[in-house]
Amino acid sequence: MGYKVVVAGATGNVGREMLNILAEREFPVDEIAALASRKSLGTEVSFGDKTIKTRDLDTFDFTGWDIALFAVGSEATKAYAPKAAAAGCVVIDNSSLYRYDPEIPLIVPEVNADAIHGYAKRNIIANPNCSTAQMVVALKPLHDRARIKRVVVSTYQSVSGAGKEGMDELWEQTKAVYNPVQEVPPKKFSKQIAFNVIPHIDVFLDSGETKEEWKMVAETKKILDPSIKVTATCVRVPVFVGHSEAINIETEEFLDWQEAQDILREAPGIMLVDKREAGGYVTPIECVGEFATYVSRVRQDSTIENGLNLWCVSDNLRKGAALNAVQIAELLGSRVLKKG
Ligand code: 2RA
Repeated sequence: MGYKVVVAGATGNVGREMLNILAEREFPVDEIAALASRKSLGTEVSFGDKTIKTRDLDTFDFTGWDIALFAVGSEATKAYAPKAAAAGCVVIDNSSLYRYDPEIPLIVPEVNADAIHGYAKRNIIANPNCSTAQMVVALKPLHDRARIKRVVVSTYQSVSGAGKEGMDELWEQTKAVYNPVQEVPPKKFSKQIAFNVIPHIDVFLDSGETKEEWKMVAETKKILDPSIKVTATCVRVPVFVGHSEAINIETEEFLDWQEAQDILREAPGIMLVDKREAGGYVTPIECVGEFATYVSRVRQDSTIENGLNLWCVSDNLRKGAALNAVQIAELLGSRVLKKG
């Protein structure tokens, strides 16, 4: 006995990965529905070795469906997620709409799986921002051992975080650099992204930080520990898929870098690749299509009493979005919506 599963936003980067990962992890699906907006209606998408035609999100009846993975952005989520939830279908939403709502659990299964029991209040569960998800997976085992006081993180975020348009812009601008007659002005990003980096993701807030940076602070506090001080600088880089992060942490208790390596090596969801030699670390190109959150460059920060530096890389479409959402569905199935 399996589940009737809906993927809303099935033609986008994340929606397609949700379908891929449901199949790859052999999630027990009795029936699958791939939903899209009117403009993408009828588009065929892959689900394992099958091809399924997308159906209309606007008119879809969620009654009798068990779980709906939403990857449609905040506006469409606002319009359709409550309808799905009211029909008894548990919504796992990848947009930022519900992440900061105290009534709605924000979950990274390796970090706060127990929060799953809070889903029933609104029948909605929020998926974190991609840059937050990989970071809290890396922080959790170190926090459990030595209690993290403060995090300073700089991110190097791929253009796929900005959707297919972001990837297309990088591709077209890169080609244009070698073909000067073809000018490709910035559209999705504020400045040229090809051969450049942009310290601006999402909108600017009055504080001077960007909303992406604010999200990392707010979500780390909600998922891991509200007492942790976090400051972030989020940067867009000319990489197609895979977010990287340089993370500096200060802990209550001293944690030797080699003990930190031992802890990370055993921690759920983490692959430690850390040799102090050329190539002894992970780069974004190597994380694409993988499930793991990779950690490298673990070393003491001797400028403070209890400091560590580390390098964290993960596929932003997978652990940063689709994989985490499917893992929440697996958690629902194992802890709450038991079947069969
Ligand atoms: C980005 N984290 O990378 C944001 C949304 N996916 O653009």
